[in-house]
Amino acid sequence: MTVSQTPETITVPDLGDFHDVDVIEVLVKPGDRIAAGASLITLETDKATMDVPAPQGGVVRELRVKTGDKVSQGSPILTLENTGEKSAPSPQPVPQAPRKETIPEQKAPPRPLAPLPVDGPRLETVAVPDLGDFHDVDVIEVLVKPGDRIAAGASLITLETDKATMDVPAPQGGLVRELRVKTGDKVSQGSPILALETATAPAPENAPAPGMPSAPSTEPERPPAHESAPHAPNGPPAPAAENRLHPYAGPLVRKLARELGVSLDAVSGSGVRGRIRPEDVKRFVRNQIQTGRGAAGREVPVLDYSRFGPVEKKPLTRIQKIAGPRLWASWNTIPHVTQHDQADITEVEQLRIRLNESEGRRFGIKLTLLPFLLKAAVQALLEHPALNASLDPDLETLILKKYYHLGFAVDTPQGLVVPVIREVDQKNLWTLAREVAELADKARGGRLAASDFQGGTFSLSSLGGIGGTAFTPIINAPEVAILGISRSEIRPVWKDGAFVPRLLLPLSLSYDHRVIDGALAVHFTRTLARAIESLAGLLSPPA
Ligand code: CAO
Repeated sequence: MTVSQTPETITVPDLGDFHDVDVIEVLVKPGDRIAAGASLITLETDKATMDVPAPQGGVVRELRVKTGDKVSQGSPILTLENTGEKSAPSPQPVPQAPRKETIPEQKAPPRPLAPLPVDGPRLETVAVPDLGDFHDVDVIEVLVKPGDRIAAGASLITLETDKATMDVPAPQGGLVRELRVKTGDKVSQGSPILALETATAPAPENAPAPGMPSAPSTEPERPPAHESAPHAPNGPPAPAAENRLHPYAGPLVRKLARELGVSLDAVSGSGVRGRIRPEDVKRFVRNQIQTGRGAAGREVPVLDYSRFGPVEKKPLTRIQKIAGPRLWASWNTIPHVTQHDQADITEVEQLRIRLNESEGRRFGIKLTLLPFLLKAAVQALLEHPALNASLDPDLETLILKKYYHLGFAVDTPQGLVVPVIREVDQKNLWTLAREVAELADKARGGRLAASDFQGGTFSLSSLGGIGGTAFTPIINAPEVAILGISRSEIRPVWKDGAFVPRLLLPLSLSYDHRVIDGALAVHFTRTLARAIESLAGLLSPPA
């Protein structure tokens, strides 16, 4: 049941030494139902970024602040109607017991316990600072490891209560010597976190506490290129995973996402309980750039597979790294449909064997099925020019090509490549057989030139030499169709009132459904099948 109350004004809490702080993001809007601990606004000083959490749950009635404003302690943020609901109808329940304040008191972390001699490096125990009312808090993530060189303010561990998540920052920079805590531990004020070797004097008294801005430091506030633990530095507690209404991320990650124009809704978090880390945002952007995808895509979950058994990491080959994003882009941007068909190649195969025995020996060339398919494809393309085309980037015009440069997929130890044979319409079977062999040889030896890949109008992918009955090839964009060929098989075919054994070749045509409809696709495969069947008649030596 909903109980309406007078809206309460939520104000900026004590910000310590900071006044007139920039509001860089307003994270809620009127009508939003928020849980206690949900981030309301993000503030930024020249030293740190922090989210101001909601002290209690409710419905946002009116915003009293906007991006670009400057605020200090007591500045109104918004009015919140406490609906008194026991559980909100939103995906994350509003906590039943409203909290008054989620930012722990700003207190300096405990001083070092075991300093080494003054002149040499010091070994100090960094401990959990004052956590306010919180005791026996879960460590949900340890963000550094022995050997890491960290800067003052770098996040060391992430703690989570049932109300909030907070990072504990390093009081000063140094080298992590030993961890004294692990994920799953419970800690309270004073619990040791790690042994830190510092070259300088102990941290100043105003070193940051969790949830508060960093104190000025001689070292950069964040480790700029700290690969092993690039996590959010000190920020106010983020909402607990169960309670959050926004992506589970800290202020630094929100800032990064904002700068890069990334919607955190689309990013999978690799942190504990799906918490989004800076690397997740960067990986997301990298994928978007490589694949040319829009921002709508969602990522697959990131897992630590070694949790389930032994693993080995094998880098992708250079070709795979280049081809992967192109395949992904094609698959994600082109609505693919695959039309399956079959061609009767009984006579063509007999002819191929005969030609190989006679002319093949003379020319020193082996005639495989592929040159026949290239010739038949050109005939079908001549009859159905929409398949020898590309869609203009304006998505309103089809560019029909009056040349027939056909690509064919070659399986190489380094990965898949698609060299192009030019002017297939003007070449005979033997020339095509020679060019296929030469290009496949160059491809397998890694000797293809850039020009060997360019200008293709339609592609073939023949897996028939290996096997298979059908597959769905991915269009070699910006082409609009690709023909997949599987292994031919002798099958009984009903002909003139009886079953006769015929050699049937499976064809799989994937096409861009924006340009080619299903009827055209099957017209094309029928034309192609008839073309290859008629080749035998055309090429048979006169009896
Ligand atoms: N059905 C039955 N046998 C077939 C066949 C088919 N569809 N296609 C080829 N064969 C036979 C050939 O006749 C040859 O047999 P013989 O040695 O007895 O004469 C044998 O298989 C090997 O042929 P091949 O595959 O080497 O020659 P090809 O000209 O047909 O193909 C090439 C050349 C480069 C296309 C091929 O070697 C290749 O790399 N194919 C893989 C392409 C690929 O990976 N595609 C997947 C891309 S994912 O979309």
